[in-house]
Amino acid sequence: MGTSSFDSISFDTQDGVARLTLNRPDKLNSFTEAMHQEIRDALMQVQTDGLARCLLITGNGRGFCAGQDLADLDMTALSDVLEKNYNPLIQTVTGLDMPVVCAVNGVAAGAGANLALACDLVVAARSASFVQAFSKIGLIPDAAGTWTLPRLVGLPRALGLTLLGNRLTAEQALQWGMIWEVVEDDALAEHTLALAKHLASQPTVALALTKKLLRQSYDNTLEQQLNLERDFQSAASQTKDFQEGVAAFLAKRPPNFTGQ
Ligand code: LHQ
Repeated sequence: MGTSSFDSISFDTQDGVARLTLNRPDKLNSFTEAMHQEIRDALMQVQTDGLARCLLITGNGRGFCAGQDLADLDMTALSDVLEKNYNPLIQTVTGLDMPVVCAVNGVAAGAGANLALACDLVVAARSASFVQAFSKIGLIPDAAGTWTLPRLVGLPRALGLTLLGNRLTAEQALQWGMIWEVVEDDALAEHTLALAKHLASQPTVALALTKKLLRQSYDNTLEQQLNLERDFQSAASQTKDFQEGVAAFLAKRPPNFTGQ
């Protein structure tokens, strides 16, 4: 078990699950420079301490994340803010060598919505919502929204969401295939922790290779993708978890995967 002390987030790792909770509830967990630094530190721990086999991201209070804190922004240097904070954040989350679950506990707006959508399994509370708020303040969608949304919901819906900036309910997001599931508000924390613990007990290398393959598929031809599957299957077959999975199957017992 690992715990660390932060101000704008809380972070601990237990039973293979690294839990990162955005924790500025009064401001709907909007991102400040200090919060970005803490998230970077926490994600560095996830990548290096060898304790985590699944990352769970959520928010404290009635919101998940309202995007950039508009009161904590150098309005003349937005490209620096993206370069330093948001672009690496999205790259780290999508490239992380383990599944990332996002428990969207309330409104997810701007870069907060797009952080959620960059995660591998997005579970929303029934009262949660998604808002591409950028156009309301004269900005374009960032944090990979223009990449992620058309892939998740297609161009017509991506255009509608971003040009209008309306709130999309969790239920509608589910119907559109934008997220994995919706659960009742009071069940979200327990449900997503159980999901994350389950994922943390699975063959981590194979799961990490699988998410890479699926994300990579958008840029590949069929031939390239088949070649990548061949190479990644070869890598997966060299893990202890592959040996364990086959041995457990043949012995008709549950597997005990270690992530090795
Ligand atoms: C906030 C915020 C907020 C500060 C609520 N900031 N205080 C990054 C940087 C570089 C380049 C540019 O792009 C980006 C990425 C971005 O994310 S840009 C988009 C930034 N986000 C927004 O524009 C969303 C702004 N927020 C809203 O539209 C609403 O608050 C939503 C729809 C999220 C929720 O509405 P309500 O449920 O009605 O809550 P509220 O508006 O009453 O907010 C509660 C409090 O949180 C309130 O503070 P107060 O002191 O009055 O209680 C808000 O001012 C504060 N808050 N979002 N982004």
